[in-house]
Amino acid sequence: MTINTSLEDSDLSISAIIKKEQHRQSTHLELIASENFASKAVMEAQGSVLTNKYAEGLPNKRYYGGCEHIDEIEELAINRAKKLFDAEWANVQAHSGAQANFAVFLALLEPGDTIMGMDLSHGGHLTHGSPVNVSGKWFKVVQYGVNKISHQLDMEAIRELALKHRPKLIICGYSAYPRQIDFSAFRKIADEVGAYLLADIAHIAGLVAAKAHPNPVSICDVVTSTTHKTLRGPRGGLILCKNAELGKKFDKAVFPGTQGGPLEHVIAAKAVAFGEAMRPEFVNYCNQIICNAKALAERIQNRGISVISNGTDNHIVLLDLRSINMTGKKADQLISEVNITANKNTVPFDPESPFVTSGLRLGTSALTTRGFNAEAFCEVADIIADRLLNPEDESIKTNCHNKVINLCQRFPLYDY
Ligand code: DSN
Repeated sequence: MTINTSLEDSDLSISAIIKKEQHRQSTHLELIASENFASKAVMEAQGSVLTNKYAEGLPNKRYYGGCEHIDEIEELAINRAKKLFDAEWANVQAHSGAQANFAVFLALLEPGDTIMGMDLSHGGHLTHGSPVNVSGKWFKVVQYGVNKISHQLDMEAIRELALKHRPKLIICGYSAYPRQIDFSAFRKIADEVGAYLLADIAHIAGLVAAKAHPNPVSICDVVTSTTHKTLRGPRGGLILCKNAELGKKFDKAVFPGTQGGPLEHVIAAKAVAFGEAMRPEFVNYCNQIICNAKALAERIQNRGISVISNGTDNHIVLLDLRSINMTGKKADQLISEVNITANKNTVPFDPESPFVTSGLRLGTSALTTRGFNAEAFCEVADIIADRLLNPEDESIKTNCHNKVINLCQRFPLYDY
């Protein structure tokens, strides 16, 4: 074996498992709302020789030599991110969305400060103050939720909570919230109580980049994101803001504050994804994501399964399975058996535990990448409804599986 030996010749075990995963991805319907299929160009950059390079620091301010090409790459990534999101400043080194949020906390807060974020069980994120996360351990957390009837944000209730607890940081942006966010309304509240405002747009970043969703960068103090969900890049994090002085604090909080060497192969892949997101095809793609989600939600509802907030404005459709007397855990298992991948999810005011749940979260970004249109998503909705409404019927199960395979063949993934 030498460093020139191919993976297949060098490690058959890993190579064979990768092939199995490749097969799984192409023969299943991927509906996990936080997943997508990155382009071959993105994956090629990520699998490049850049993986070999240490580059602690920032472009032209590194602690190691030999960074001249790395600097070009990171500068391109930063400039593209700034252009794409209309930001004054960008940090592309955060390894993940959680790391990006952690760096923002380090830059803006002291342990013991009060933060305010959406309750995880209402659609928030682990890093927005959950007791099991550092955000919930180091800060006093005030959690807001959605309205009990509309399942949408109730800005007056959020304002009252903010006035009562006067948090130093308010977080908006969610993991299981299917509606648009009124960032300006959050800004007004943050200004009223003197809080920083953070928008975590991990889920909707692609939609924001494509202008299919409002852009919070000019409204919030800081915006964090991942790069691999609707944005369709490599797995990674991103921090954006409109104030370059504040931006320098975030740079320091990422390195040396919370991370060591940046993953420059991932940063190159981020740059490729940002470049892709600037093209008109990406705008069409994001508009199609939303159109597909609306079609999916409507068809599922027509089949008698309720949808949280009665519809969607983005890529997420959250099924409320209490309407058919089923748990999320059971639904997840039933659709898995016919090659559909999604995740059980709590719904607002869920009577079930997070391991059981009453919801199933569906997202349309990955299948839209495969070319699924609204018509195809109606077929997907029918397969899911057939399976969930007839859990004991073996012939319907077989029929659902056959339909999934047929869809996968009609909309192939990568051309290998
Ligand atoms: N775990 C991701 C999601 O599925 O939404 C967010 O980090």
